[in-house]
This record gives sequence, C-alpha cells and structure tokens, in this order.
Amino acid sequence: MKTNHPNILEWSTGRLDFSAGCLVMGVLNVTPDSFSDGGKFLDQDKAIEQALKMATDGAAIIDIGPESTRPGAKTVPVAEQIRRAVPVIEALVKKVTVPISIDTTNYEVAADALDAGANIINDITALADERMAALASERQVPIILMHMQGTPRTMQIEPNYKDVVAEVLHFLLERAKRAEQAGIPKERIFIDPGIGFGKTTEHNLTLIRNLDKFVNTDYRVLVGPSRKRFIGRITDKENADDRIFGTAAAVALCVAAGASIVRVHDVAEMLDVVKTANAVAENKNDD
Ligand code: HH2
Repeated sequence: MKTNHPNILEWSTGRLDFSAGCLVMGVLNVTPDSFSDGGKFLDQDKAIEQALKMATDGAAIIDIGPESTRPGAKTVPVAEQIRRAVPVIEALVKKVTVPISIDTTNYEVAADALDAGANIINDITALADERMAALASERQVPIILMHMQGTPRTMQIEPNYKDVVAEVLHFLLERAKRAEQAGIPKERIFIDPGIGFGKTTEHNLTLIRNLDKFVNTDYRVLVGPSRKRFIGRITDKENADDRIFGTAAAVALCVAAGASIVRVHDVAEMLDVVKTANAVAENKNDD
C-alpha cells in the first residue's frame, strides 16, 4: 500500500524511517498491574534490560507506560508515574538510539519524561488534557492520539456505538485537527483506533477490518492489538502469553491495511510478521 507520507520523519530529538513500511513499537510497562507484563518490569534494572532486548530485537520505538490502562485499572498518582518512568528513561537514553515514547494521559508525566529524554508522546485520551497538544508543539515531538470510549475503569462495561468506524474516525480527525491548531504538523500526528478501549470483540474486528479508512487520512496510523482480550476470546486463550499467534494474525492484517506502526509486546516475533507482511503488501514509499 502506498501512502502520501514522507518516508523519513525527523524531529529535533528523533527520527523514524518508514521506507521499508510498517515499524514495530515495543511495549514496556513499568507497572505492577498491566494485563500482560504487569509486575515483570517494575524493577528498574529489569525494565532497562527488557528495553535493550526489544531494541536489539528490532523495535523502532520503545513505549514506556507507568500506568496500566487495562479494563478496571485504577489511576496512579502523578508522582508515582514519574518515579516509575523517569529513571528508566534517563538510563535508556544513554543506551539506545531508538526513540522512546511515554504512554501517559498526564501532562506533568509527559513533560518530565520529555525532560528525561523521551521523544514521543503517546496519549490514549487524545488530548483530554489540552496542554498535551501545546507540549508536543513546543517540544516539537510527535504525538499519538488514541480513541477510547469512557475511562479504563468503565470502558468495558457496555461499549456502545451506532457506527463504530465512523464515530472513532470522526473523533480522531477532530482531535488531530486540534493538535494541528496547536501547531503540531500533520506528519507528527499519529492516529490510533484504540483496540480494546471501550470496544467489544466485534467492535475491535470491525475497526481492524476497516483500518484502510483511517490510513486514507492525512495522518499515519498506529494500532495496538497485541495480546488483547479479543484475541483471547477468539482463540480461547485465557492467558495473555498464549496469544502470540493470534496477535500475529491481527498484526499482519493491520500491516496489510497500511498501518505505519504496530505496538506489540513480542518484538522479535512480530518483527518477522511485520517484515513478511510489509513485503507482501509492498508497503513502501519510493519517494
Ligand atoms: N494499548 C495499551 C496501552 N497503551 N497506546 C496506544 N497508542 N495504543 C494502544 O492500543 C494501547 C496503548 C494497553 O496495553 P498494555 O500497555 O500492554 O496494557 P496496560 O494498559 O494494562 O498496561
């Protein structure tokens, strides 16, 4: 799939090269309670080791999350999020060259993470706090805007849409416009349909099936199906560790639809999936 975006996205503190197609973002949750890797990387040395492994395995971005957003998760105080994320970022920037994104909805956490050396903001509330847009604009960093219905506490109680694709797309385009109005250029804005965030299995499948509608906008698309519950439902796998092949199928289809970044836990495995899907889909831009 050809897109109109330039192959190289370069900003003051980072660079992403999309010339081979879709890139892999590796997930690093520095939390005790994330649905898949919760508790594994709360220890800073273990977190750094895992990030280095993901970079060696071929992750183009490392996404650091100091607050779980799994269904029902409680919010984590800002100071605690900073305490979890900042030392890991400070240590990592000395060791890896790939950009680091901070997965937070909180302005203070994002600002401190950028000060520590993070290069991208991943905001799963897509500017619920409007200061996020000003921050990304001032610091001239890319921002990921994700759709969620409700909050992590409530989102899976009764997700409800008349037309999930139209509604999610409308929301994201409106937020992306706001980001542009705050001074963030189009090429630094990524939109993400928010797989699993206030969505039933059918909603998630419909969004992935219609991903081309998101791809055919002015913005690059990021998707995060990795190990999520809808895969567990379909494959009858209760344990998130057993959802790797299901994830591979979802990732391949996202790549075929033209996603620019897939956010995954299993970097080595998904890099092979992405490379193969990129090759079949001729996902490159010869600009
Ligand atoms: N999914 C999760 C967290 N952050 N960010 C974006 N942009 N897109 C996603 O799909 C997305 C995200 C949830 O996964 P995970 O981080 O593994 O779990 P938890 O929220 O429990 O920490």
